[in-house]
Amino acid sequence: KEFKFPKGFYFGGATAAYQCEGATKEDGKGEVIWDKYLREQGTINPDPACDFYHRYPEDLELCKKFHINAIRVSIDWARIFPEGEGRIEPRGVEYYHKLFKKCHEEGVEPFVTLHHFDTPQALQDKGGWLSQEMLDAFVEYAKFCFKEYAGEVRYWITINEPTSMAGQQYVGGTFPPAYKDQLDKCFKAEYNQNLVHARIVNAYKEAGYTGQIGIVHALQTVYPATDSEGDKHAAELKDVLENKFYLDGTLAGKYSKHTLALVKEIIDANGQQMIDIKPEDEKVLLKAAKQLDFVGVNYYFSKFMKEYHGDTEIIHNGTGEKGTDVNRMKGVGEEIHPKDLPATDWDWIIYPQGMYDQLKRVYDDYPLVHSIYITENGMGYKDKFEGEDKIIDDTPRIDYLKQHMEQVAKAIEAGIPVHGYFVWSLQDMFSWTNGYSKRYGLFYVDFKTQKRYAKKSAYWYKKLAETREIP
Ligand code: BGP
Repeated sequence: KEFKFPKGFYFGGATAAYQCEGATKEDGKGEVIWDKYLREQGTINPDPACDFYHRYPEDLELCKKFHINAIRVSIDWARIFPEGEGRIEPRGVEYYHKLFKKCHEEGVEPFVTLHHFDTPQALQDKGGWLSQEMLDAFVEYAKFCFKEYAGEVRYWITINEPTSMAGQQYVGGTFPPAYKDQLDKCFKAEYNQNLVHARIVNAYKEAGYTGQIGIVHALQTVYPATDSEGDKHAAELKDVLENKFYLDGTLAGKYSKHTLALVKEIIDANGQQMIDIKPEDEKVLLKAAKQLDFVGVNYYFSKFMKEYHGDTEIIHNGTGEKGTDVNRMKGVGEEIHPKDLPATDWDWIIYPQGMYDQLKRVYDDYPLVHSIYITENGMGYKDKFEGEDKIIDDTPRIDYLKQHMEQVAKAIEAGIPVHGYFVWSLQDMFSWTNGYSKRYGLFYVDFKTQKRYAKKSAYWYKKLAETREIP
């Protein structure tokens, strides 16, 4: 018998404010870390992205037409608090009211993220995730949003992919402020993100709101390249760095002894200072983990690890030139690419089974978890526009989505409570470290005219959402 997704399952599309809104200087918006960083780099421009700031009505109408019944959007903190704290910009506040209103008019449920990589520059200047002032300001901004948009937003997400941020800000150097090899700062930032997330969850629950609140993690499934003890240990270290420190902190509300021993091993190997774990902070974490309504899983790829003891060397493939990615980390291990597995042009290994394995792990290892959404999954591809009258053929993306949807179906059949799925991305938009050539959308955007065109994958997704069966 054909598998059918449950009634009420969300078939969504995902976006993020800074990647789609454009209008980075409009209506009194304050500066965020990316504005300064990209200006200094001078290579890629976040304006006008796909001009969602002005074209959201059109995009939401497209959602309705294609049976997409949910959308992930994020609030750009600096539209509301241009300096991150203090003064409020009413035009920013009003914009999100209009956006949520339109979502509901079109029958598209908004899942709203408070922080999607776009820290206000004023708070970064005070130390970003490493500063208490930033953390306190984040709680205040969150409380403001809960109150202001109560009744309009039923699903809140505190932070999108803290792991991508901490890792790329302090180790890989591809996210502003672009530090390298600072494992101690990376873990300190992670520690602070887990803690501030917990404070926000607790504040939401204390105020008695009736909606749901969760967090979104980028989870990459990590496997040893061979059965050797060295490779197995490298996989364990990588898993702690990328996944487990966050999962323990947010889903168990406690860091296991084993997790902390691995964290210390990584930091020690880099000759840096182990972070402080405070018992009073763990009380806050546990309280939040018990009240967390859902966890969002972003899954794109898996990693295969080999033992490595040399110095760190990280080369980021931001061009789409296949085979240029290098990742060897001191105290962790080396990523390898098994020959039999396909990858995207940006060297992301395509391994759908990793989606199922990760969902099972989250559900089995973290018993407080009772609801999961796939909050991002999709394929970066160099889509080609071949004329107004031709449908853009993105068959490789359809294959990717289909294979991953099959794993979601398998997870649901195994009793794992997955309640929705969001394609990254709804429409083509700006990619943080890749610019505009790495397209993910169901809808093609001609960035010059800002016209939208449904790709073949959009029609495929429509059929899936309509029938609740995988076409
Ligand atoms: C996730 C982010 C998104 C998005 C996506 C694709 O990490 O939450 O914001 O960008 O990945 O990544 P990229 O644009 O680097 O290919």
